[in-house]
Formats: sequence, C-alpha cells, structure tokens
Amino acid sequence: MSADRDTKLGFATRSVHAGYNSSDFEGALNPPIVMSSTFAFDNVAQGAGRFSGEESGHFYSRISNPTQAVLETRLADLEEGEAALATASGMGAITATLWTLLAPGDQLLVDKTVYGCTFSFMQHGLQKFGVNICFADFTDPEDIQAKLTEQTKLIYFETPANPNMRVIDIAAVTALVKAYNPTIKCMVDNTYCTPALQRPLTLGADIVVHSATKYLGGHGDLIAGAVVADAETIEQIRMYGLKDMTGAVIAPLNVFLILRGIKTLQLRMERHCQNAQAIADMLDQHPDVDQVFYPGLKNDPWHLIASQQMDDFGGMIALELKGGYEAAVKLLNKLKLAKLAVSLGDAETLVQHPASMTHSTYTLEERGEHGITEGLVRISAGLEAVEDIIADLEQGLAD
Ligand code: 7XF
Repeated sequence: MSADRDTKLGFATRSVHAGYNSSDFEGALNPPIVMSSTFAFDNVAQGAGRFSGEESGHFYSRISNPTQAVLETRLADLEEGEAALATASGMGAITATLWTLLAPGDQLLVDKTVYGCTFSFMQHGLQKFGVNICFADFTDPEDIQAKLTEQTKLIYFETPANPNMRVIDIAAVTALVKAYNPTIKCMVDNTYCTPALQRPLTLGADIVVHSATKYLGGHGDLIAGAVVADAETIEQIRMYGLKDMTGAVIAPLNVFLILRGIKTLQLRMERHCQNAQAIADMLDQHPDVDQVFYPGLKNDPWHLIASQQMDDFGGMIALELKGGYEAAVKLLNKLKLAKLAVSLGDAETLVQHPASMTHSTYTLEERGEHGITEGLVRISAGLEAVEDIIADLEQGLAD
C-alpha cells in the first residue's frame, strides 16, 4: 500500500500502515531509524532553499527527520488531522504549542483539573510571562461562558481528566467557545483515550496533544509527546516552539518504538478497556470503597457523554476509599502485582496517589480548589489477566 492517506481504511489498518511506504526504504518492512543530526546538501542553493522553506527536505534533526516524519504522518492520520509534530515528551508538546500560540496579555482558559506539570507550567510558569491563566469548570457551560473574555486566545482541557476522571463534552464546549469567538483555539489533551477511543478534532477541537509516553508507546520504555492540528499551526509550532523555544526534539529510536507500539494500539486499548471495566465493577460493589470514578459505570455522572464521544471507556480508574487517606496508603502499600508507580497506559497495572505524586505540583489549597482529593487513588489497568489484577486489589483491600 502507498503512504497516501486513505481514511476509508480501518483504524487498525492505518495504525499499521499510514505514513510508510516500504518502497521508499529498499523494501524494509519497518522504517529505518535514521540516526543523523544533519543532512548534506547537493549545493548552496539547495541548502538555502531548505532553510528558507522554499524547498522541501530535511536539513537538521531539531526540525525534522525521516523516521520522525513517518510517525507524524501516522499520528495525523489516526487523529484525523492535517499534520502532526512528534516531541521529546508530552510536556515538550504542551509547552512548544503554548509558547508558540500565546503572547503577554492573552487569556488562557483551562479546565480546573489537568495533569500536575501542565498545571504547574501554566500557573507557575506561563503566568510569569504575562499570560493570564483562568480556570473554569468545563463540565459547566455557564462557568465557561462567564470566564470567556475578549483576551481569550486558547482554551485547554483533558477528557477524561487526570486524575479524577471528569468527562468534558468536547462538541458542546468547542461549539460554545466558537460561538463566542471563532478565532479562539480549542486544545484537547487526548492522552487518556488515544485516537483509538476518541478523536477530538472531529468533534470541534483545533489542536490535540499527547503524552506518547503512555498508550501510544504502550510499553513504559520511553518518554515522548505529539501535537496534531492543521498544517499551518504545526509548521508554526515546529519552527518556533520546537526549533527555537524548547528544543524538545524526539530521538529517532523513540520514534521507532512508538511506531511499533501504535501497530497494536487498538488491540491493546480493547484489553485495557475490558480490564478497567471489570476492575471498576468489582470496586463499585466493594464494601470498603466509597466512590469509583469510571465513565463505563452506569451510575457515573459522565456515563452518557462518554458513551457519545468515546468508542469505549478507557483504561483509567480513580477511587476513594471509605477510610480516606490512611486507607488509600494502606491499599497502595499492600498491592503485590500492581506496581506503585506514576505514568499510565503500560502493560503493567500501575497504581499511584495523585495528591502526593502526579498532582503534588498543586499546593494543598490548589488541590482543594481543583477537586483533587487527598484520599484519591488512581489505577491504570494493565494487560494482565484481569482475575489476577482483581485478586491483587481484593487482597489489598482486605483487613
Ligand atoms: O511529558 P510526559 O510525556 O510525561 O507527559 C505529560 C503529560 C501530559 N498530559 C497528560 C494527561 C499526562 O498524564 C502527562 C503525564 N502524566 C504522567 C502521569 O499522570 O502519571 C506523569 C507522571 S509524573
């Protein structure tokens, strides 16, 4: 098959083939890992043309690289966007994008719950440079409406939100914001779902970001990120946020590993979702559990929206125990199969305590305001036999 985009092909087919034509690389079934920092020019005019952008082609791997280009085409295809940029980390993708698109005096409107370092970059970083950060509860249209201003340049959210699984209605929020001012960019962190479960660009968003460290890579062996948007925006982020401001360039070996991971993305997501549903069902019935946050539960407040905008309910779960913080610590310390570790989307089931780990970048007061409770436990359902994960959780919860 050719490298041409063909959205008529199924998601799994595109996950294996999109962006790569083996004929371009002497028939190699897998894309070669091009370990070259620089690319030689035939003559001065060619070099000048590549630098000015008048001539296509690679010239330095801080800007582009042939292996990276395959991943970027594949990600754009899967997210149904025009273009993509792969980066050294999820934070590299987020920071390169926001540095590029925001200027002093702009307002950045953000949902109240986002990943800890995203929050920290905005609240404690960007704000120092004159960008006005404003938080709203994105599950409440009136709160968004009340906080939009003439200075609003960009809105930002995750859905489901890390760590408490609030689900935001992408179509409704983007429609509301565009009705207020169509030039406001809507940016969605799609790390928790991946395009296998949710495609925000088809629901009204302009920009999607990822921590590719998670499900896209899928094996817990690398740090990487990505941005997907229209070609012009990606070019701006590549030539400014990436090239000049962050230098958050992905290594070709990591590109290769992500391309390998993406081949099994849909298969893995199916199992992550099945396992998470079974774990959430068990926890929901458990006498020591106060609340389970998983949109696949019929009693979850976000079940309906999630059913509409997601193809399945994902592999992430959060819970509160009746015994609060002390009970949470006891459970986390007792687990044997599940690993006590941050990150998510790996083959291994991972559990962690957001208040002291992933979201410790919020102060105690900020966590209170942003709905991140001290007793919350987060589970990333792995790919192990689900009865083994459930047995481990049951022994962890037993007195
Ligand atoms: O720079 P990274 O590849 O670690 O990605 C940052 C990032 C961006 N968006 C979301 C929704 C994320 O969850 C992350 C990273 N989160 C890890 C976690 O929540 O476990 C980081 C471990 S401290």
